[in-house]
Amino acid sequence: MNVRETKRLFSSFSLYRLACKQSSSDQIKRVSIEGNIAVGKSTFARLLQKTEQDWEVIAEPISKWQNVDQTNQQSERAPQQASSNLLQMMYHDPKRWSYTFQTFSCMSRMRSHLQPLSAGSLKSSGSPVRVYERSVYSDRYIFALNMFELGCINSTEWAVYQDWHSFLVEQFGHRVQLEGIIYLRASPQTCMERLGRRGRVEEQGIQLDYLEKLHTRHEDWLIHKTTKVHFEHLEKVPVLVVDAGVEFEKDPEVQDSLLTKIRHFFSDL
Ligand code: DCM
Ligand code: MG
Repeated sequence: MNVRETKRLFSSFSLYRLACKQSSSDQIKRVSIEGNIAVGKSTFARLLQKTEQDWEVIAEPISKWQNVDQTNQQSERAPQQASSNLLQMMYHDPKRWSYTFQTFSCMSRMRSHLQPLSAGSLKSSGSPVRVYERSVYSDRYIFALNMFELGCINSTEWAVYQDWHSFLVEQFGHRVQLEGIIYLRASPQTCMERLGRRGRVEEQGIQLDYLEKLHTRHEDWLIHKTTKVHFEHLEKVPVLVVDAGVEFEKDPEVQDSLLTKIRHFFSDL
C-alpha cells in the first residue's frame, strides 16, 4: 500500500470513528432536574444515579462557586488567598456580585454539560440518559432573569449576559439541548423549611419572599409557559411535573411509583 492509500484509509477510519462517537452522543437523552432552592434535587439525583446504570447524573458544580480558584492569576500582585467563595459574595452583596456569579455559574455548568460520556454510558446497550441538576436554561430564565428583575443585575449587564448566553447555546447546538425536563415542585414554605434543615451557611439570609419569586419563575417557565425563551427546541421540551411536597426517600411505595413514572417519561422521549 502506498503512502496516499494509507492516508486515505487512515482518514476514512478517523471519519468512521468520529461518526460513531457522534452517533453515541446523539443517542443519549439529556434531561434536567429543575426546581426551587432546597426542594430536593440532589437527593432525587442520587436516587436516579443508584437506580439504573444507564442513567448518569451530573451534579450542580456548586463547590466550584464556593471555591473560585485564584492561584492561576497572571498578575504581579500575589493573591491574598487561594480561593474565594463567590456564592457567599453574591448573597452578601447581590448588586455587586450577581452578574459575576451568574456568569461563572453558567460557564461552569456549560463545561459540565459538555463533558464527554462516561465509559459506562458509552458501553451501555440500552438507551443512556444523562441527567443534569439544573441547566443553562434555568440559570438564565430563573436566576439571572430574577436578579435582573430585582435590580441586582443592571440593564447593560443583562444585555451582555443574554448576548453571550444565546451565542454559546447556539454554537454548542445539540450538545447543550435537552430532550426532557423533570420539574420537582413544592411550595416555597416547604423549600424554606428544607433550606433551614440543610443549613448551607451561604444561604442563611434567604427570605421566604425570595423563594416565592423563584417559585413563580419556575411556574411561569414550566407550567404556564409564559416566560419568553429564545431557543426553539426549548419551547417543545416535554416537562414531567413531580410532586416534591412528599419526602419520597422515606416511603418505598412512593419511591417505586415515582421511578416507574420516570422510566416511562425517559422511554417516551
Ligand atoms: N444559584 C443561583 N443562581 C444560579 C444557580 C444556582 O443563585 N444560576 C444558587 C441557588 C442556591 C445554590 O446556588 O443557593 C444551589 O442550591 P440548590 O442545590 O438548592 O439548588
Ligand atoms: Mg442541590
